[in-house]
Amino acid sequence: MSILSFVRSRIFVALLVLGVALIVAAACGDDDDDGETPVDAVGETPPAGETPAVGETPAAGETPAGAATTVDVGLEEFAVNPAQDAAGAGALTFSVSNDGTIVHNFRVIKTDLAPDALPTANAQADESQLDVVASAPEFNAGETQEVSVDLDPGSYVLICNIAGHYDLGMRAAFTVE
Ligand SMILES: [Cu+2]
Repeated sequence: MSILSFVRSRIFVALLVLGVALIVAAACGDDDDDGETPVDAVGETPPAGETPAVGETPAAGETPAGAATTVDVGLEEFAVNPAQDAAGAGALTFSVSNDGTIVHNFRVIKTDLAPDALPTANAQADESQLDVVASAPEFNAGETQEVSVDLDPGSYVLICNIAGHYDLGMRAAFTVE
Protein backbone atom coordinates (compact mmCIF):
# COMPACT_ATOMS: atom_id res chain seq x y z
CA MET A 1 0.00 0.00 0.00
CA SER A 2 2.64 2.47 1.04
CA ILE A 3 4.71 1.51 -1.98
CA LEU A 4 1.76 2.07 -4.20
CA SER A 5 1.15 5.55 -2.77
CA PHE A 6 4.86 6.26 -3.12
CA VAL A 7 4.76 5.30 -6.75
CA ARG A 8 1.65 7.39 -7.24
CA SER A 9 3.34 10.43 -5.72
CA ARG A 10 6.37 9.92 -7.99
CA ILE A 11 4.12 9.66 -11.01
CA PHE A 12 2.31 12.79 -9.89
CA VAL A 13 5.58 14.72 -9.62
CA ALA A 14 6.72 13.36 -12.95
CA LEU A 15 3.50 14.47 -14.63
CA LEU A 16 3.75 17.85 -12.92
CA VAL A 17 7.28 18.37 -14.25
CA LEU A 18 6.27 17.18 -17.68
CA GLY A 19 3.30 19.52 -17.67
CA VAL A 20 5.43 22.52 -16.78
CA ALA A 21 7.92 21.51 -19.45
CA LEU A 22 5.16 21.36 -22.07
CA ILE A 23 3.76 24.74 -21.04
CA VAL A 24 7.20 26.31 -21.30
CA ALA A 25 7.79 24.62 -24.63
CA ALA A 26 4.46 25.84 -25.93
CA ALA A 27 5.14 29.37 -24.75
CA CYS A 28 8.55 29.38 -26.40
CA GLY A 29 7.12 27.86 -29.51
CA ASP A 30 4.64 30.70 -29.89
CA ASP A 31 7.18 33.39 -29.24
CA ASP A 32 9.86 31.87 -31.37
CA ASP A 33 9.88 31.58 -35.06
CA ASP A 34 6.96 32.77 -37.01
CA GLY A 35 8.41 30.31 -39.40
CA GLU A 36 6.17 27.76 -37.81
CA THR A 37 3.08 29.73 -38.63
CA PRO A 38 3.14 28.76 -42.27
CA VAL A 39 3.44 25.15 -41.25
CA ASP A 40 0.48 25.55 -38.98
CA ALA A 41 -1.40 27.34 -41.69
CA VAL A 42 -0.74 24.48 -44.02
CA GLY A 43 -1.69 22.10 -41.29
CA GLU A 44 -4.97 23.95 -40.99
CA THR A 45 -5.52 23.39 -44.66
CA PRO A 46 -8.13 20.85 -43.56
CA PRO A 47 -10.70 23.58 -44.14
CA ALA A 48 -10.05 22.49 -47.66
CA GLY A 49 -11.92 19.44 -46.58
CA GLU A 50 -14.87 21.72 -46.09
CA THR A 51 -14.62 22.87 -49.66
CA PRO A 52 -16.61 19.83 -50.76
CA ALA A 53 -19.53 21.48 -49.05
CA VAL A 54 -19.17 24.31 -51.51
CA GLY A 55 -18.65 21.68 -54.13
CA GLU A 56 -22.10 20.38 -53.35
CA THR A 57 -23.42 23.66 -54.62
CA PRO A 58 -23.34 22.11 -58.11
CA ALA A 59 -26.97 21.62 -57.45
CA ALA A 60 -26.70 24.86 -59.36
CA GLY A 61 -28.68 23.08 -62.00
CA GLU A 62 -31.51 22.69 -59.58
CA THR A 63 -33.20 25.82 -58.40
CA PRO A 64 -33.88 25.54 -54.70
CA ALA A 65 -37.58 24.96 -54.24
CA GLY A 66 -39.41 28.24 -54.22
CA ALA A 67 -36.36 30.28 -55.18
CA ALA A 68 -36.91 31.95 -58.52
CA THR A 69 -33.90 32.45 -60.71
CA THR A 70 -33.36 35.61 -62.67
CA VAL A 71 -31.54 35.50 -65.97
CA ASP A 72 -30.42 38.78 -67.49
CA VAL A 73 -30.77 39.04 -71.24
CA GLY A 74 -29.54 41.91 -73.35
CA LEU A 75 -31.03 42.72 -76.76
CA GLU A 76 -29.14 44.68 -79.39
CA GLU A 77 -28.82 45.03 -83.15
CA PHE A 78 -28.72 42.26 -83.89
CA ALA A 79 -28.13 39.77 -81.15
CA VAL A 80 -29.72 38.22 -78.08
CA ASN A 81 -27.20 38.02 -75.25
CA PRO A 82 -28.23 35.96 -72.23
CA ALA A 83 -25.90 36.39 -69.24
CA GLN A 84 -26.02 32.62 -68.86
CA ASP A 85 -26.97 29.92 -71.35
CA ALA A 86 -28.57 27.54 -68.88
CA ALA A 87 -30.62 27.41 -65.69
CA GLY A 88 -32.41 24.95 -63.49
CA ALA A 89 -35.98 23.92 -64.17
CA GLY A 90 -38.80 25.74 -62.46
CA ALA A 91 -39.68 29.37 -61.88
CA LEU A 92 -37.48 31.65 -63.93
CA THR A 93 -37.56 35.34 -64.67
CA PHE A 94 -35.85 36.73 -67.73
CA SER A 95 -34.91 40.33 -67.08
CA VAL A 96 -34.68 41.53 -70.66
CA SER A 97 -33.04 44.85 -71.35
CA ASN A 98 -33.14 46.58 -74.69
CA ASP A 99 -29.52 47.61 -75.00
CA GLY A 100 -29.97 48.60 -78.62
CA THR A 101 -31.20 51.73 -80.32
CA ILE A 102 -34.47 50.48 -81.84
CA VAL A 103 -37.55 48.61 -80.67
CA HIS A 104 -37.25 44.87 -79.95
CA ASN A 105 -39.41 42.14 -78.49
CA PHE A 106 -38.67 38.82 -76.81
CA ARG A 107 -39.81 35.23 -77.23
CA VAL A 108 -38.90 32.07 -75.32
CA ILE A 109 -39.37 29.09 -77.60
CA LYS A 110 -39.16 25.46 -76.51
CA THR A 111 -37.56 23.53 -79.35
CA ASP A 112 -34.87 21.01 -80.14
CA LEU A 113 -34.03 22.94 -83.29
CA ALA A 114 -30.81 24.93 -83.50
CA PRO A 115 -31.23 28.67 -82.83
CA ASP A 116 -30.73 29.44 -86.54
CA ALA A 117 -32.93 26.61 -87.80
CA LEU A 118 -36.42 27.73 -86.75
CA PRO A 119 -39.11 27.69 -89.44
CA THR A 120 -39.76 31.18 -90.78
CA ALA A 121 -42.51 33.01 -92.62
CA ASN A 122 -42.71 36.65 -93.64
CA ALA A 123 -39.19 37.35 -92.35
CA GLN A 124 -40.10 36.13 -88.88
CA ALA A 125 -39.76 32.91 -86.96
CA ASP A 126 -43.12 31.26 -87.64
CA GLU A 127 -44.69 31.20 -84.20
CA SER A 128 -47.65 29.19 -85.48
CA GLN A 129 -45.24 26.30 -85.89
CA LEU A 130 -43.41 26.86 -82.64
CA ASP A 131 -43.99 26.35 -78.94
CA VAL A 132 -43.71 29.91 -77.61
CA VAL A 133 -43.75 29.52 -73.83
CA ALA A 134 -43.23 33.16 -72.88
CA SER A 135 -42.91 36.53 -74.55
CA ALA A 136 -42.55 40.25 -74.07
CA PRO A 137 -44.18 42.74 -76.43
CA GLU A 138 -42.16 45.33 -78.31
CA PHE A 139 -40.35 47.71 -75.99
CA ASN A 140 -38.09 50.66 -76.54
CA ALA A 141 -34.35 51.05 -76.35
CA GLY A 142 -33.21 51.59 -72.79
CA GLU A 143 -36.19 49.79 -71.28
CA THR A 144 -36.32 46.48 -69.43
CA GLN A 145 -39.06 43.87 -69.43
CA GLU A 146 -39.43 41.11 -66.86
CA VAL A 147 -40.71 37.85 -68.27
CA SER A 148 -41.55 35.18 -65.70
CA VAL A 149 -42.19 31.61 -66.72
CA ASP A 150 -42.10 28.09 -65.32
CA LEU A 151 -39.73 26.08 -67.49
CA ASP A 152 -39.46 22.33 -67.91
CA PRO A 153 -36.08 20.76 -68.61
CA GLY A 154 -35.18 20.93 -72.27
CA SER A 155 -33.76 23.04 -75.06
CA TYR A 156 -34.98 26.55 -75.78
CA VAL A 157 -34.22 29.39 -78.17
CA LEU A 158 -34.51 33.03 -77.14
CA ILE A 159 -35.30 35.40 -79.97
CA CYS A 160 -36.55 38.82 -80.96
CA ASN A 161 -39.24 38.27 -83.52
CA ILE A 162 -39.70 41.68 -85.06
CA ALA A 163 -39.65 41.23 -88.83
CA GLY A 164 -36.10 40.67 -90.00
CA HIS A 165 -34.47 40.64 -86.58
CA TYR A 166 -34.43 36.87 -86.14
CA ASP A 167 -32.74 36.38 -89.51
CA LEU A 168 -30.27 39.14 -88.72
CA GLY A 169 -29.07 37.22 -85.68
CA MET A 170 -31.38 37.93 -82.77
CA ARG A 171 -31.41 34.37 -81.44
CA ALA A 172 -29.64 32.44 -78.71
CA ALA A 173 -29.73 28.92 -77.33
CA PHE A 174 -30.84 28.37 -73.74
CA THR A 175 -30.88 25.11 -71.83
CA VAL A 176 -33.02 24.19 -68.85
CA GLU A 177 -31.54 21.34 -66.82
CU1 LIG B 1 -35.27 42.89 -82.46
